[in-house]
Amino acid sequence: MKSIMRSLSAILIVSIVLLIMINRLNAAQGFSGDNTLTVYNWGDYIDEELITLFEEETGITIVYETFDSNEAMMTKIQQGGTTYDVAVPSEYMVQKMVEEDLLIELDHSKLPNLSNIDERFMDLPFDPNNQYSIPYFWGTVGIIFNTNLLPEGMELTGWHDLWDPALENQILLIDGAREIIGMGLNSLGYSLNDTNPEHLYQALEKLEELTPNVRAIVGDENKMLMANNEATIAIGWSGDAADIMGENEAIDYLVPEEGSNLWFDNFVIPKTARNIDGAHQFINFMLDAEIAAQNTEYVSYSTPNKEALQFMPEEMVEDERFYPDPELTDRLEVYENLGQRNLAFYNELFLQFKMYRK
Ligand code: SPD
Repeated sequence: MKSIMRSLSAILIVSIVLLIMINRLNAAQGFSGDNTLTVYNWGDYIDEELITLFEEETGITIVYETFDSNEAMMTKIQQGGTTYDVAVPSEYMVQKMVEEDLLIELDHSKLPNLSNIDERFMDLPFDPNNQYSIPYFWGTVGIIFNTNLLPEGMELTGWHDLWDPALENQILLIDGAREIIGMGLNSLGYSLNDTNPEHLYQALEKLEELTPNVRAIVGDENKMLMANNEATIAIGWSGDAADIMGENEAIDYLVPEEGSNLWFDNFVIPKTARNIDGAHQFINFMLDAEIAAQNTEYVSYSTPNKEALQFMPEEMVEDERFYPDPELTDRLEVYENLGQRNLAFYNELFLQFKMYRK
């Protein structure tokens, strides 16, 4: 009898361990079950307390995975074998995903909190009527700088200042092909959506000339490096600047006078989603004014949720560097979906630039 009991306990333990392993494996590969929801978001882009709150309120378990570029996110979804229920591409990638038939049409009747979004961020050209995407955060690309470390007498106004030899080994670049090739293009007076190969090669050459000033090409580590006074300048997203400012008072941010990028990150539901209802619930939860305010305070990026603003600190909402008025944003460019070949060309040139540095 004892040995039967022992065998039964052993079988039970092995089964439990197997179940846990299968569950973990599924979670790691982005497989959603009935009561799970797999969310695929940029790194450092949510207050994780809200994930727990959503789980408690709905009984749905969230499997949360992160990416660090639109291209990485797209490749993973295209390759298949995952079942992300919610993803967060930027505008040009939304367009590309729609074109490649990777997204489901959203059911706005399940998103009553959508009315909290400022009209100004709705119905944008990359997704008319918000058929496939819902605004999450927005911002600009610009120059994050440390006022204590800037070379004496230097007045930063635009991209052209970055080539100053006084900035040798002092600049961090965000690891994004569109952002950095775009900076090369903008500094030559070309559009961020330029696809003329001659202009693109000129931009590459211009970037190669910047090499002596480039300390590193980095992702989210830019925030830690700038907060710790380890570089004078970082080229990156406005929200990162706002975040670093919370850690280091010497940090400031400007949008270059030659022009720059205005971007929008958005919730979408990929076609392979298993929990479409849960995905709508999650998006609607994140659109709630108080939830969006808490998330925005935590993440530091600019929210398109106009009802959230009343729950946020005044100094945050009134900071024109992060909530610039339309006069500034109107002169910025939004990335367009340039098509497979041109996007591949941008990526190839960016890779060449990275190799040149080595
Ligand atoms: N750490 C979160 C970064 C999210 C930035 N998204 C900006 C994309 C601009 N194309």
